[in-house]
Amino acid sequence: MTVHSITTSPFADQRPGTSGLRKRTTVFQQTHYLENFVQALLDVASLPPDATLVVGGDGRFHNREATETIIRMAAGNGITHVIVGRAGLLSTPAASHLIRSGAHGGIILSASHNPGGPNGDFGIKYNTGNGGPAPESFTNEVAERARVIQQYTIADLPPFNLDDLGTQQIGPLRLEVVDPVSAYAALMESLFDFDAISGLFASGFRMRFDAMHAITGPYAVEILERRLGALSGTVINRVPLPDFGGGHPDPNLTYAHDLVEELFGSDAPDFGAASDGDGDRNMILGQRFFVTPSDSLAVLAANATLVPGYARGLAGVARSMPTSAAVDAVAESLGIPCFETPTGWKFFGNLLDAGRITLCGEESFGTGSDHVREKDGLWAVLFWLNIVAERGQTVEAIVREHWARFGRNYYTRYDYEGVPTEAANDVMAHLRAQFATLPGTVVASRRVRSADDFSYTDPVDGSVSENQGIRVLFDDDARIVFRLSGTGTEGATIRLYIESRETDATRLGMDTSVALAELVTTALSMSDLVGRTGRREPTVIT
Ligand code: G16
Repeated sequence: MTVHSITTSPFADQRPGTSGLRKRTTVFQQTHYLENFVQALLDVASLPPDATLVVGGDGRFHNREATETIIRMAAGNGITHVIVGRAGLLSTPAASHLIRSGAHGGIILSASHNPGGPNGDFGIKYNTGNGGPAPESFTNEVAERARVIQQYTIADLPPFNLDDLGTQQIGPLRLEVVDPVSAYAALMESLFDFDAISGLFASGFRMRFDAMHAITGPYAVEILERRLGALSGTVINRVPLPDFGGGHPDPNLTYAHDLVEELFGSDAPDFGAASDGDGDRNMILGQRFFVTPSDSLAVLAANATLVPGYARGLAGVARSMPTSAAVDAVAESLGIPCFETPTGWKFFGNLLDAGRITLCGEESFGTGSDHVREKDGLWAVLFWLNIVAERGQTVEAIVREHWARFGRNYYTRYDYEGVPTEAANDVMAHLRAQFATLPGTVVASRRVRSADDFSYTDPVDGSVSENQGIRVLFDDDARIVFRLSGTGTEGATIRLYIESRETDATRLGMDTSVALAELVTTALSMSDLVGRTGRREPTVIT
């Protein structure tokens, strides 16, 4: 094995965002671009010589080439054991599980829910030995390293085979190609009551799972159809494609349209679900009924003890700041702590590692637990199926009962994608300029309690993350939140999150857009968003 030191020069844009580095595929295809970033990751990770590294991705265009390059760089950097999913494929939660099963870290290739293909997006991130996304201190160091990088190290390896399971010894490198699904499927079997869920399917319960031509197809076919006996064909768009079939693999009401049409149609199945590009997001639907991700987290928390893996109860729960406070009400009633973190799964890691929380989730269709250190799409689906099997009720009935017991948090999110960065910053500056004057004023028939930039002090390591979104909080617990996305690749994306809390039993069944109309109008006028961006309508409403 010959090792080469290649001279390079830095790229100015290699600062990881909410979840790793995400850019246009063409950006990643530039000479040295991927290599520079991988070298920066490996330098900061500074793994011991006997380290095991997991490598895999969501199968999008450029996945295989990037996987091969990373394997050569790992060998060049003295790593002696690489575990890779067959064909370079691993869903994000499956990668997290493999890392936790004895590796020192892992490199995951994905731009998650962003479209793929030669004209789409590509991404890369590093997960530490706990299986979770590297913390901000790590990603900041990577950005600093990438900013000054002058060379990277890569080994010349003979051709290696990523398509057959087994171990290949290539000089000092032990390359282990593993089945991407089996360890993950076994983990799911250890958490959920597969007999109860199989019984549900055997009784005629009908489900549709939309894999959106992304990574979860093989996982969902194995678990839902083969192991749990769901009807063949339950999983649609099941073959992973490098460009996701031209679709946008984001499981929401806009992009999972095949599924939504069927679940809101006349012959709708009992249950619908979808996952995203890399398998960590989920959307849950009942018959003609949409469960908001914030409500989904709250329902899982309230029903957790029905599920074998969580029968012992929950240590605590956490949600990201923009996520609705629905789970807070459950935590209060259970007498367990509820943490509010910034957006980004990496902020849950310390709380999970310290055993302070068991479940966590985000409004952005992410839900997870201490079983891995990533959010987990199929896990959430199985959790719901287990609850449905135990309670013998429809999804809609479960959620309506939940609202009656805990109150309802009406919730919506407006996304304005591809806004010029200057205009987006201007909107945020305009809101900040009102921090001093807003408190005490009455808008949308509500009194503003406070207006600020959300700042988080990690209760485990004391690290502080500032400027994590602008919050306008009202006396009646309604909220308006603005933040700029950290996962987009074109200009800026403004996210506007609106929430109001209702406990009056006669007002729990309203249409969300009606319940929140006044707050939306207030948010738009307070921010002067239309005037400052020229955008009359959001790109997506969830
Ligand atoms: C990532 C993060 C999530 C975050 C989401 C949206 O998810 O892991 O924690 O909520 O991005 O982030 P933003 O609002 O900054 O775009 P994923 O599924 O894209 O990896």
